[in-house]
Amino acid sequence: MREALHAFDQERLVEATERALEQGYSPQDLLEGLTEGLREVGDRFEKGELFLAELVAAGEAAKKVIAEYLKPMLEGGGEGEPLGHIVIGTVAGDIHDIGKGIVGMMLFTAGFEVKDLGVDVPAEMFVQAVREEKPDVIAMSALLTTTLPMQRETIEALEKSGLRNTVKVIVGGSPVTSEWADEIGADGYAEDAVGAVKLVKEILGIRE
Ligand code: B12
Repeated sequence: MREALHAFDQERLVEATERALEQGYSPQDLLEGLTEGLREVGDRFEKGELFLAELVAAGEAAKKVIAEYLKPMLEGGGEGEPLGHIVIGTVAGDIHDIGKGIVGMMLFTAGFEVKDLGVDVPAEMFVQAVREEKPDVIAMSALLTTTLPMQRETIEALEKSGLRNTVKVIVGGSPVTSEWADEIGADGYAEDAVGAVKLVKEILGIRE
């Protein structure tokens, strides 16, 4: 799967996914593998080794496999009451959604109900979702240094609306650090999707 991602080869990625599933790998295993592969592809793009079109092709291939193979297998997996309710979204001005999608799916598989607000989500939309859905946690993704401040603005908007103490806020995305999370008054930060599940369980006091 990793090789197929590096070759931006959608057909090969689909074949590799089918083979891995036949061999008994779980969708979670494959999500972790895809995350790692995408990160490597991202690093190569940053070093100038790849063109934007190649990056987009790798991203699209990963999204297809997630949407058509992994997501359907993960859906319906949760039994009984959800462990908690999460609202997730990518902040205003930012359309990166692959990592956010993986975080949402991992949380869902871990037993949480997840409402995905999509990308380019303004602060007011997060506030409205908190008012209407009463989630336990909101999770904000930002991939651009220029959109990082939107995480702060969203927290400020929650404070202004008087809802901040009704919900935990977690932040993530490649430019986010735990120092940034502290500075803007978030309740937590995780580096990746596996960490996000651990973090949410920790801040909600759910024992493994
Ligand atoms: C794929 C990609 C794109 C794709 C996005 C496709 C899509 N549907 O998402 C496309 C080609 C559209 C794109 C566009 C742009 N991109 Co871009 N993109 C990337 C790239 C290479 C990989 C991102 C990715 O999907 N990684 C794989 C996923 C799995 O990782 P992830 O997103 O980091 O998510 C993981 C963790 O961060 C974490 N996480 C993520 N969200 C959250 C949330 C919470 C709450 C938690 C706890 C954890 C968490 O868990 C995830 C899973 O493990 C990055 C490089 C990089 N290093 O990030 C550049 C990058 C982010 N892009 C960049 C830029 C500049 C842009 C553009 C402005 C380019 C342009 N000139 O048009 C536009 C921006 C458009 C916009 N307004 O948003 C820059 C940002 C630079 C900066 N410092 O701000 C980067 C860093 C590349 C670079 N070095 O130049 N991009």
